[in-house]
Amino acid sequence: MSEDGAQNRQKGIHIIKPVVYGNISKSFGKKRDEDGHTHQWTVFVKPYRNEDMSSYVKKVHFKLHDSYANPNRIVTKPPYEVTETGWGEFEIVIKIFFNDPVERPATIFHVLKLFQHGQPTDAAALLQQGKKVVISEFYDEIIFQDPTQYMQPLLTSTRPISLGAYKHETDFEEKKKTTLASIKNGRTRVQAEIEDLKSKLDLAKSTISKFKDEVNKAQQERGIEVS
Ligand code: SLL
Repeated sequence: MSEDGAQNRQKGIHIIKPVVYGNISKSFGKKRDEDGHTHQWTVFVKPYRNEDMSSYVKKVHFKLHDSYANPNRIVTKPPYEVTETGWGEFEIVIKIFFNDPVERPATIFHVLKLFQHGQPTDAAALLQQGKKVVISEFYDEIIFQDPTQYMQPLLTSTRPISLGAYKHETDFEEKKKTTLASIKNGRTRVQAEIEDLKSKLDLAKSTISKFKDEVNKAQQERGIEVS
């Protein structure tokens, strides 16, 4: 919020704010007679750590499907979430505005998930299915590059939002471990494939040069014969 136009940006500083966004949904177990709705759901964006985002977040816009009355929902204080009922899945645009107008809003696209597609793979998913609850949430990071003198303290002096334990449905630490392991695994497999192809290529090359040698030899011999 600077008047001088220089915006007092703190060069070389960057502050990362990890967030979790997504939705939780619960089936009614039937189609509601009056409107055909089958689920109640909540779409949300919340801090990954226990902190009150309102020190630096001004408001969050949730843009719902046009089939909803007033699809543009504006939430000005935590929890940043919208609860609705419906029957279908669609993409929700989540736009986070910051207290510093110099800071451009952050946009997140989330596909609302109501149905458990395929078979649940782990115990938690099985349990969710038993309760007719579906959760689709993701980790992301908002990065503030060279924040202004006004914004920096708002970003760094956040207070906890809840006194008790703060955790998410998804065990993101565990997810990080399994994701890293599968990346490593993929790398190893690709590396092995490359080695295999390389040795095949070497073999093909040496075969080619062997045949070339033989062709040359045969031609020379014939040349001698002919003359
Ligand atoms: C679909 N492309 O066909 C999606 C659109 C829209 C879902 C889903 C609205 C309910 C209401 C609602 O659930 N819309 O306001 O009556 O699956």
